[in-house]
Amino acid sequence: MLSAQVRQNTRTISSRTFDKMPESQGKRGAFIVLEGCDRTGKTTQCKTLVDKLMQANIRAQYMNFPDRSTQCGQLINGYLTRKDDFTDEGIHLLFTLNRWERMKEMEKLLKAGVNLIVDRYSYSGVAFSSAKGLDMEWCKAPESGLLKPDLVILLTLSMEALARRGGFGDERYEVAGFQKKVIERYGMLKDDRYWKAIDADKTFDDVTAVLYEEVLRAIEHSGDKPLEKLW
Ligand code: NYM
Ligand code: MG
Repeated sequence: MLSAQVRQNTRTISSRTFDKMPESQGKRGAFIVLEGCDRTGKTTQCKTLVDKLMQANIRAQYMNFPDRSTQCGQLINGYLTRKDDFTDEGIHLLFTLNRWERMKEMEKLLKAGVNLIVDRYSYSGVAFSSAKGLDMEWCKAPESGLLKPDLVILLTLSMEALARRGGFGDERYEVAGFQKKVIERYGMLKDDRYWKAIDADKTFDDVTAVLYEEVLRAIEHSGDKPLEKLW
């Protein structure tokens, strides 16, 4: 069962109102990230988890990276859709800056008791850039000091299961050969102290059920812990 402090009145919090929110007298929110290669269903699962939490009167907010709505996010979108080009190093730093842009807001929300369900984070940054050949330690360096998640859930799919899902989009990186390299990089980043790998090759509802259990457990265990920083 969740503790009373975690069950607070739900309201949707727009990113514009976060700076007016008082710091929570109770427990802080949990910072939970979903990671995985493209086509694993992260976005829909994240949104479903937020809906389920809100229905249970647990405050939660969805966030995603890249956040294409910021100025920096528009440059990233131009790159992903092949309208613009950057060096591998340059685009890596833009993805990182896109996270730094939202750090104050995320810290404020977490301290106010809002649980963040985040669709990709620094691990995507390092996995995708290092899969292109950039040095992994170089990729991690500018991420250092960002908030560290309480839980990273890695949604896994075998190459066969990924192929069965068919149809990658047209964006950069959306080809099977590259995704295979990304999966290997996730394997190198995985830290069992706060990562859980979950097989996504099940029905959508079955995956949601497993994820929801993990999310509730993380919320229950993170509320009294200080926020930490990455790497
Ligand atoms: N991606 C995402 C990166 O290369 N670096 C990052 O830091 C992040 C957050 O962007 N193929 C890549 C992974 C995806 C692409 O993400 C777009 P999405 O979740 O499909 O919008
Ligand atoms: Mg995608």
